[in-house]
Amino acid sequence: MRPELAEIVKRFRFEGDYLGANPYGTGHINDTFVAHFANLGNTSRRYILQRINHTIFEKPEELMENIEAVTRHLRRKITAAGGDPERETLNLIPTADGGSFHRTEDGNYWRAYNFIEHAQTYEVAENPVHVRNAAKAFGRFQSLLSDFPSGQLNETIPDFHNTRKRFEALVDAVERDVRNRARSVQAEIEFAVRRADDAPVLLDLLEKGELPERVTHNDTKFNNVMIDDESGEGICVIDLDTVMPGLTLYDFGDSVRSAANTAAEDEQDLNKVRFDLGVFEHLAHGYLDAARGFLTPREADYLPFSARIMTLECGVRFLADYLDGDVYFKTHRDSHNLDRCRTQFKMVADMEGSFDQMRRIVELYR
Ligand code: ADP
Ligand code: GN1
Ligand code: MG
Repeated sequence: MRPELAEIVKRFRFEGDYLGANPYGTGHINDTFVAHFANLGNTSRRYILQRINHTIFEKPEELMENIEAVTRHLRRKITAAGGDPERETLNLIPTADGGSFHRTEDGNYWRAYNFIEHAQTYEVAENPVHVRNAAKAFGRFQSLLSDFPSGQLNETIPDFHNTRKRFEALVDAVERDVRNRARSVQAEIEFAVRRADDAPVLLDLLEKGELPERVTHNDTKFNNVMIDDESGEGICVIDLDTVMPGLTLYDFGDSVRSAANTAAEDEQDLNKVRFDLGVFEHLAHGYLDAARGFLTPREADYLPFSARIMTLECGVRFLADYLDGDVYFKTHRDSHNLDRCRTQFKMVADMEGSFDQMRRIVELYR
């Protein structure tokens, strides 16, 4: 039993007697645990307990305000539609004094959620039905939040998907070169620089008013949607830290980046890493089934491009973090961020080669 967790657990209104907790999931940012409890009659229950990374999310209070407001809104919409709000949205467990998080004396922030049972997240997409349903869940998530007053949301990470600034950060990292790594990654730096003209495309359209700002998730990794064990539906979109005003294209693009890779995000053997056009078709199909009704023609036009740019942006972020000495994403080996960057760039190159086919697929389903 982790003693520090036993203390944290006391601060939340959990049901039952605390049995213990284990690290859970594979996220790159927060620390996630599953906490087990025994209830009367020998039944057991579990909860998700998370320590928020407050170096990256600098204002955890504001972040939790967002999550409270967004989950309240989702609960209301899901209930009105006859759904099950206990499973179709995250539900915060209140602290003993009725708050949504607990701040420890040493300045850490903790929150807890109901554990969604009989559903799983997957690291790599294996089942086409899951893929289609995950994309549909992300589209539905945007749709459920389409009437949420976006002015109420705090920006939890400023300029999160400002691709232009992500490129500038890479250039700065190359100049600083704090770990003397730049010389060994010239090929990757050049790969990014050759594509610098792509960086401002979506931002320019947003600034010109040609793409609408909406409430979006902004981190639509395949493992951020829970897939129901029985129905295979994308039952619940999780990991709500980055729900902010954004472009629908960020969510679609990032879902392709994550799910349409034939290998893991950190695969070291690049021969295994390919952009899977069949998976792209399932994603486009599922997403458009949920989003067709509200997307503008311009948003639909840019769906294929969004996949390329979000994958490039993520690769640029991994590369910048590698050069900065691995200070942002959690890493488990020396070259971890570089390996991740390389898979993303391999995917970008593949997408460039398949771009006409990606456009034809989107035309089919829009
Ligand atoms: P991170 O920000 O670190 O990615 P997540 O919020 O995505 O953290 O949680 C990590 C993993 O924990 C998820 O991929 C999922 O498998 C599991 N998880 C998170 N929330 C729940 C929940 N409410 N019920 C069941 N599993 C969950
Ligand atoms: C991080 O927290 P996690 O693992 O879901 C990152 C995303 C990246 C992703 C790449 C807040 O997501 O933006 O796309 O890693 N989240 C944050 O795997 O930076
Ligand atoms: Mg996650």
